[in-house]
Amino acid sequence: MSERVGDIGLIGLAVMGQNLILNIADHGFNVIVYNRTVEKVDNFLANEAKGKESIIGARSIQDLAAKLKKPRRVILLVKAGSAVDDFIQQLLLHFEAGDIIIDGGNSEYTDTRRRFAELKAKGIRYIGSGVSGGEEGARYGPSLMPGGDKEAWPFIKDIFQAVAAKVDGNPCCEWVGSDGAGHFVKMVHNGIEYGDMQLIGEIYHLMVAMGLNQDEMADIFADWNKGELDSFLIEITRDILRYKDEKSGEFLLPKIKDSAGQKGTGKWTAISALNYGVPVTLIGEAVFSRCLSALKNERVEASKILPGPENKFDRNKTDFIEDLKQALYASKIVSYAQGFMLMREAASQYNWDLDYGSIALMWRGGCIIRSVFLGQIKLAFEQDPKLKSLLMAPFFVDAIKKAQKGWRNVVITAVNLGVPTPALSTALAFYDGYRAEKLPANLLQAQRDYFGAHTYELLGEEGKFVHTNWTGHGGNVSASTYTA
Ligand code: 2AM
Repeated sequence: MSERVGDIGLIGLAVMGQNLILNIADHGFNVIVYNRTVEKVDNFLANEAKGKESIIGARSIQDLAAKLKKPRRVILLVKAGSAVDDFIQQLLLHFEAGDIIIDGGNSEYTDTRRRFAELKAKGIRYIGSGVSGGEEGARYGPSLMPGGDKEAWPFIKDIFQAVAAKVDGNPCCEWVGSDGAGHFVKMVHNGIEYGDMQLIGEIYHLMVAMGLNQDEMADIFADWNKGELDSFLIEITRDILRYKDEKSGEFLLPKIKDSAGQKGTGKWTAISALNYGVPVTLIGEAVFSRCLSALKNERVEASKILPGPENKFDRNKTDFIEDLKQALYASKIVSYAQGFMLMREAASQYNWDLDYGSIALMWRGGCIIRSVFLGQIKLAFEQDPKLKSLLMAPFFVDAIKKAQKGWRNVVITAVNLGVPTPALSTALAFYDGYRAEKLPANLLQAQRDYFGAHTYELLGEEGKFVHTNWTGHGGNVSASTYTA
């Protein structure tokens, strides 16, 4: 076929790929589709894409390249890892300088950085784009976070912003930054998702400890979903709590094994937080909590041996439910503040010019962490693009001021009841640490100098590293200073 009719190509006909193709086609673009297992192309055209003339099959990469308008644009939605590299190699045989390859999979941002650099050298414009929102999002409006070669942005902007979710008419898709920025931001999104889910889980655990039944819990989440906590995750929690098994007519939730799975993006966020030395404690706790939950057999054994406190829940239920709401809200603010701190640090290391307000808008709709709350974050960064921390934005200073009494009550009560609340508690510990003019790190420095001659700075004489001979013996030789 000599006619170049394709506005964009899409490789990878798993569920996300199929849904995104249908979405792109709905917006009036011609999509050329291809898959490693070519029968899936035929199946897709004969079923889901039946009757849609703007969806056109390709039977090889060469065929795909021949059907695309120039500069060619293709989205890869294949398994992260070597499949992406394999397809890039194949595409290189048929693509030419100026063509655009977009990886919409869940690739690690370090891989995206590498691929971007390799393809730049060959004149190919490479984009790594976060795509969030699951199957439903892909079909009707995902959150899209494209980063990489900015020269490619004008060529894909129309398609991306047309298919993306909209909030008040604004697309949840903007240019993020160069090389791996799009996938980095998507990774942080997933980390924050881990944190949000863990927080809701802890609240649910406390509700169980309070003796609430599931209908009562569902009503509370329904109520919370009308205010500042209005979000997709609160909404589905309400629905999950209400859900009854068709066969038995009983609630399904208590029958589900309490052992969490994970695919790795939360872990990557925690690892990069450690690598960059940014205290993203809440996501870290959320990942570890999943790990602890997965030790189901060991926990069952330990539950028979290890004693907890005897205390019973003895607070006013209505008051405590309000405290729970405040604790959830305040902890969420801390978690997002930590996530944005991580992005800020990565941006400074890689020279990404991230627009934090537009990132908040990208997450405002279409994706799993979509919420009204992100609108406030967007406003905070709009008011002050150089904002050091979300915690310092006047709106959030005020929100935490109002929430902190309830938040502290919740953590105290959880400790007294022996209910684990690692995310709620670490958020509070972070808050108290962040607002502390003085922390006990002076003692830590003294200890390091005592046993390792690592030296310390005196207040008022910063930059001058000194060593003390603490014991009167052992000499005055100091270890080289390092900061970690
Ligand atoms: P398949 O249908 O041929 O298995 C999700 O798994 C998508 O990634 C599918 O489209 C799948 O193609 C593709 N995929 C997975 N591993 C791949 C690989 N090593 N090479 C090419 N495509 C792959």
